[in-house]
Amino acid sequence: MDAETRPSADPLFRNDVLAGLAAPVRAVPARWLYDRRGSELFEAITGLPEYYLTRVETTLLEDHCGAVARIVGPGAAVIEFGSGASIKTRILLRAAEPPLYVPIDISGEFLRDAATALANEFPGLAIRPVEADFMQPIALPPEVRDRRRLGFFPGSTIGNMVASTAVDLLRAMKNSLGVGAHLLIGVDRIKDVDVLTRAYDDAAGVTAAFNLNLLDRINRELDADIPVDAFRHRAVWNDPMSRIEMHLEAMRDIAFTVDGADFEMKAGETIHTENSHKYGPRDARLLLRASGWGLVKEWTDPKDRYALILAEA
Ligand code: AVJ
Repeated sequence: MDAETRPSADPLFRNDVLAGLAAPVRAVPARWLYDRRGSELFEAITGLPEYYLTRVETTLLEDHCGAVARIVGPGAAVIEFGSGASIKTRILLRAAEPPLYVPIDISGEFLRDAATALANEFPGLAIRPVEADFMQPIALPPEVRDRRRLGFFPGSTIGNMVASTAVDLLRAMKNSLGVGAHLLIGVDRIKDVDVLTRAYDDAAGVTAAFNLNLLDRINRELDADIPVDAFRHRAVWNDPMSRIEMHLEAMRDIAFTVDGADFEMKAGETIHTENSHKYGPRDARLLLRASGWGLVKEWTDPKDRYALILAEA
């Protein structure tokens, strides 16, 4: 693309890509997978037969949001971290009937579309979107202050983070929500490796497209000429780290430039693009406790694939 027609690149994106490709172990932070196209592809992933996470979590929410609402009590504000488009929010909003909903998301565009749609469906609900990266300290709107607060962090998004970052985030959530607040969080469990691997390498190739879109995005937004067709999607279980890793693997020796910087990759070398940590029954509770949260209740599906945890600050 010509420099004149290229949308002005996010300097944070450029820095992360240039530093990540130059590092001894090539890696680009997973957050850059979620441009508009990436977010659409992720929505498609959530409907795949192999991607059990969304279905199982949705059923758990349908079954237990009523209990959550009773425990939290009436009049609570619901604060969602990384809200996206989500039907999960609707399940919680229908069960808890909160007076106030605060969706937090980095994509302002997505946030406004979602807020408009929700406002039509829930006429009595006040919606105060906050456009922010929830990894940073967040100033909640003043209306939240005199209310009970229920944080909502579904989708096993916490799994994107290594343990130390997850604890930092959970502690930051506790600080912004305040003493006495509740947090409803979804976490994916350790299970059969084939089931896990298939969830991240589906037969229809949607996850592959989602991963490869990162290279298209780099070519689109930065001045880059990465040969996307020389890469393939890989999803691998890293057992010692208890996580699925997504990589983009070079299928032949290649050379390319990004923003004037030259890069080379040998056949078989990869760019690490995402981690999805999986938790044993005690692991998620340990993370919560290490961040100052106390366990209130935990629900799992009959096959123990996924857990919904309610914690209190
Ligand atoms: C949105 C981070 C929860 O790790 O399962 C799905 C992202 N990546 N398939 C996950 C994802 C590939 C997803 N999270």
